[in-house]
Amino acid sequence: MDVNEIKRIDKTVKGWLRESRDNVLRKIDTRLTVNTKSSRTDLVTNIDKQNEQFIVTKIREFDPDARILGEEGSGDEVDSVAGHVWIVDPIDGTMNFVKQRNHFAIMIALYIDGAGVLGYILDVMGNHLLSGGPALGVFDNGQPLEKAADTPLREGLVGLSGPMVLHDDYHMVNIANRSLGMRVYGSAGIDIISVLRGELVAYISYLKPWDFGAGKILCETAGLKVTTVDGQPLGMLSSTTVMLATRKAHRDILTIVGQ
Ligand code: 2AM
Ligand code: CA
Ligand code: CA
Ligand code: CA
Repeated sequence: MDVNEIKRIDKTVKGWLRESRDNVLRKIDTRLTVNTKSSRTDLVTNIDKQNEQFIVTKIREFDPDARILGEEGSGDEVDSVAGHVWIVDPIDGTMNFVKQRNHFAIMIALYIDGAGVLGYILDVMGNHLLSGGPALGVFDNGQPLEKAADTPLREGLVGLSGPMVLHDDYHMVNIANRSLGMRVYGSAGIDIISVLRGELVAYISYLKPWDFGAGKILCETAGLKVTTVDGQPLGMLSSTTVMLATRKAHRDILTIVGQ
């Protein structure tokens, strides 16, 4: 796909994100309808569903032959990466959204035949958009992102999933101890923005495709490493452990995980 076509898509998606954000902000002080999914900590609200329907409708108008992988069920059953696949997480960090009305993100990604083309993570309350892909580079609110320094684990903060630390999966306690400190933000999108900006040297969690689809494109474009926690390539269609990290922190963490 030529770069002008990618720029045209980029402009369009940014418009959807602006509208989505306005829709969320307009309803932020209304009473939410909150339902549980797999467990009492796995929530979905009416805003998650409305936001997904809004974005899916826009994608269907714009790219009618594409398939859409969305968290809350407005998309399609996607069982192969062929062709245009859009990945949508309408509210990432739903627990934060419900309890804090803050620290949540909207994420959209476009893959073509399995290759990442464009990724978007919007920190809604911070009004902070990380966007881009291999053809355009990575932008932080429209300005070229300053690449994060290649900081090792012992000299940086690490973002971890709360459940992975509580169960000490993959030596997470050891990983936290070898860093300068751990942070548990409760939104993959907010954590991945922090890795992109060099505020965290790594983020590790157990995630689904809509949690990491955009982040993988942005991080790889920015020269960061994105693999499973034990260093394998990510499958795009299944739940998996995910590590997004500087090259040095990635190597440091793989050594600990392998011990
Ligand atoms: P979500 O809010 O879109 O569900 C912390 O909860 C992070 O892990 C969030 O980014 C959240 O995304 C994601 N996550 C993935 N699976 C989850 C689950 N089963 N329960 C809660 N959060 C989950
Ligand atoms: Ca969810
Ligand atoms: Ca999510
Ligand atoms: Ca979500």
